[in-house]
Amino acid sequence: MLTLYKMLPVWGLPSPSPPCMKLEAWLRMTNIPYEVGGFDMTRAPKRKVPYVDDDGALLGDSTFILEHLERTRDVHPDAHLSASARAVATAFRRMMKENTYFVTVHIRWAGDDSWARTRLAFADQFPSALPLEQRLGILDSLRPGMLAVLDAQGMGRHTPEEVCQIGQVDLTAVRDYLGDKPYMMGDRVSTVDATVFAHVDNILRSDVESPLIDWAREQSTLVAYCDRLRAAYFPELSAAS
Ligand SMILES: N[C@@H](CCC(=O)N[C@@H](CS)C(=O)NCC(=O)O)C(=O)O
Repeated sequence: MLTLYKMLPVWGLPSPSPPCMKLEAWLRMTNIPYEVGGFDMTRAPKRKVPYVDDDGALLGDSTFILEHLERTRDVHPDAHLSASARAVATAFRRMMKENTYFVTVHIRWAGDDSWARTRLAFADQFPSALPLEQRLGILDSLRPGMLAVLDAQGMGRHTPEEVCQIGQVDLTAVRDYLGDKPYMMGDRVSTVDATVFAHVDNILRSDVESPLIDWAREQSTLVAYCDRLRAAYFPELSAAS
């Protein structure tokens, strides 16, 4: 059995971690059975979530994990794509994980008002046996590290307005490429949809104040796309939202 270790649901999301949500959406898209376990960063091979335990083998990094599963489960959700369609899908996947992701981290962790909401929401990621104040203390101790990551990556050197502008450009590219197609690459779902859904829904559903979130919620193409994927792959959350 495959065990997925991920950040747990919050804000109506299967996970507030886009790479965790991407991997879980992909597992459901490819009908690979799995169970969810409570994560322990000291066991995570890349010291990040998601990671999986595949019959005793611990594997890290969502992209490496899904490549491993493609090989070992013989599932090929992108087999129908032409080389040029794969190139476009790869570019969108990289944009989401290497750029849009840091916009999401910034709008949750950088501003004090956003942080006040994020820390309360994320407190449930830790064992409930710990008192709330202790869980919030752990999160507060992680914040300087996250701000240092944002600074080193570069997103942290921009003003909040510039970060929103960057996020808007990424989401506009997704919106305009989707157009009236049901999925990024046409009529059939593929891996890039797991990625785009995870990253865009994480922006739409973050319960923090941000002009980017307000703008994204007005983009009916993006909202309908996420609703469609949510209904298909996370019906338990679709019914709840
Ligand atoms: N490239 C990795 C990224 C995973 C990642 O950034 N995970 C974050 C949560 S969203 C994490 O575990 N951060 C903890 C840390 O960096 O210490 C993947 O796709 O799995």
